[in-house]
Amino acid sequence: MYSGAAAAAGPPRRDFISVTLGPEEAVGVGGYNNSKAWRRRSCWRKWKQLSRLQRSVILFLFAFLAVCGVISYTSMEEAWKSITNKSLDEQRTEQEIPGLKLANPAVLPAPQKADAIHGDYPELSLQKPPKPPHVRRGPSNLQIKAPRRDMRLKTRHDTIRAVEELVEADKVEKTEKSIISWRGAVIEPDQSTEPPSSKIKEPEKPSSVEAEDRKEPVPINERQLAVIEAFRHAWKGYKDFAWGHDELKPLSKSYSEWFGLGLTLIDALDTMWILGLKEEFEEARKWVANDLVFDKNVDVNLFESTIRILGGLLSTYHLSGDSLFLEKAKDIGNRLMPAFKTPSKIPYSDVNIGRGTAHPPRWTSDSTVAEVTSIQLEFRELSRLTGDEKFQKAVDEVMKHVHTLSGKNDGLVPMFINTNSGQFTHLGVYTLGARADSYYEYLLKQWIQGGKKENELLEDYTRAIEGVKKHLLQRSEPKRLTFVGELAHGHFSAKMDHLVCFLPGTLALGAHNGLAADHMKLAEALIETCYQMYAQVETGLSPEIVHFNLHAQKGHKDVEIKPADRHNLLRPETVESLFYMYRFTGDKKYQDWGWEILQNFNRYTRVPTGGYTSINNVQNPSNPEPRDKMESFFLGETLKYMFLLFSDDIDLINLDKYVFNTEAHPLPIWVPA
Ligand code: DMJ
Repeated sequence: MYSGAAAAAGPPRRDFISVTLGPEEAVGVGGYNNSKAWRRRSCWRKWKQLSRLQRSVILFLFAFLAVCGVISYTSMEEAWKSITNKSLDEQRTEQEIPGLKLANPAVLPAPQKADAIHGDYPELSLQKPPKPPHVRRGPSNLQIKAPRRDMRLKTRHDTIRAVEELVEADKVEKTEKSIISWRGAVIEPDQSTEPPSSKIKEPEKPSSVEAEDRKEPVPINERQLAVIEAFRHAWKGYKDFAWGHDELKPLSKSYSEWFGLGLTLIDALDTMWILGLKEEFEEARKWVANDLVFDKNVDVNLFESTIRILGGLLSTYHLSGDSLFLEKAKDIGNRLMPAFKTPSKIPYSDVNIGRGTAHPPRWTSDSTVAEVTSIQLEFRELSRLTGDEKFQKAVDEVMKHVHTLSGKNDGLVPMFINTNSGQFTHLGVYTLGARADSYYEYLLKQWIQGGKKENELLEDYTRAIEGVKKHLLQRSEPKRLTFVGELAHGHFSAKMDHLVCFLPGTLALGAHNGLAADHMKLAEALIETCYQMYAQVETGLSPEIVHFNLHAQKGHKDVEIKPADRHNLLRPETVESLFYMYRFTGDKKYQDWGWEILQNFNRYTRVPTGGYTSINNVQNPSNPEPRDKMESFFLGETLKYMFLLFSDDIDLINLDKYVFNTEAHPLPIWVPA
């Protein structure tokens, strides 16, 4: 366009004005006459010879130069003044305190001493001085908050204390002291975050909060207090009978071991932080520091230890800023890496974290699809924090590979994948429940974590939701509840796991992040169904699996329960989705539904001597048949989501800044919205 066309169009247009002097006016021509009158006349003649346009341009230039001159004079005068004042100040200070120079003359407030902020957290990272926003970099941490933010915590602690009537003078004094150091109130990352870099770097420490981030405290309410009370009751059982072990057996007042890694304690760390339970947190931290050892000859499940242990440690690191948790996260992360040494790079299900060996289950060389595709948020974050790419590379490869695989049905995936061939196995069965559930959840959440740039993840997610709509959605009778069933070799089954109740929350999160509005509509319909899975049952607690009635029958509800499915493991999924729905809609009915569920947990699963228990029969209120086990996710997820559901503080884990892993451990979004 430029060269050919412009040349053909004739001489170029001039965008400048030339001032040409005639030969007689040239210096030296016509003799040298330097008289004032001659010079004035000659200049005037030249001026008159100029065109009007030329004269205006020259006048404009003069005017412009004059304005510039005035402006620069004023600012230089200011600078001179301040230099003069500064040196006067310095002189004055030196006179008052000989030898002392003002390092930071009264422009910024003097930085607080780290000790004063940390109080009894001596090992927490030191506060960095505030940086201008454009240079803020590095991992996102819960910041050391300025006094106003601590006020919010103070409100929470004061209320808790009031309720418990713990007002002895020395205790109050102690509490006040610890309030300053405790930072479990408003939780939002203040630093911008970046995707992992290829360079190994030192993890950065928390920096201070910007003034504009400070907000008025939101006091905790009665329902949140009830959650705190429930947590404390559960924790009491764990502490008394299972301290440092994986799970509490509240009836037999003992414990069970799965990996032997203090699973409940680690899963509950960030919940304690969020609930503001300082003393409990501190005690647990001590156990992590002194007793948590990963150098053990023990087989752990890659998925479970990633979402609970690695995820729990990473989120606790972010919330507390305490590098102990990052060190432990690195340790377990490294020990899990042998799982990826398979012919297909699809990881094995089990790893011996002491020996550094990995293997599939004894009976198969398959892994579960949900398990190999729901470890990404954690490993990616570990790469970002450590600067070591290997973690992210390993899990990204899995996602890329699964993206290309055949055997999907409109984006729906089978439940198994072979670690040798890398192909899906047991084709033809599709569910949003066990073995596939969090594949869908992590597609969306990785996309959000990475700043909504990884299009393949989004494509796979939106295609899968279309697949759900096409193949798995049905309506029950008599209430016309929308539910997600299963497809087995072309046959629809009206079976829905409680696990599927993560879906309304995930759909709502997607809609909040700009995905189709009909995702939100579907979320609203599905959360109603999940609530009915509780409300239509005798104890008001959902069974593990329900079957929906597709045809109206007199005296039958929508929900049918088979004897083998009527247990309740204190699972979080419905409460999790209620939390998202309340955050995004503000509709109080979601809080009320959650409140009903909490009361029913208290009624049927609470063990008087401490702890809560899974039950075998949600249909028998007079004997729900306690199972004698409190799963770690009750503290890691269920009670945490309850607490957040009842909160009206959107900054208490702001969903534009954090993304929850599938075990409810919040991890920072790399590029917050
Ligand atoms: C948790 O470990 C996680 O939420 C996982 O994604 C599903 N199972 C339990 C809770 O039900």
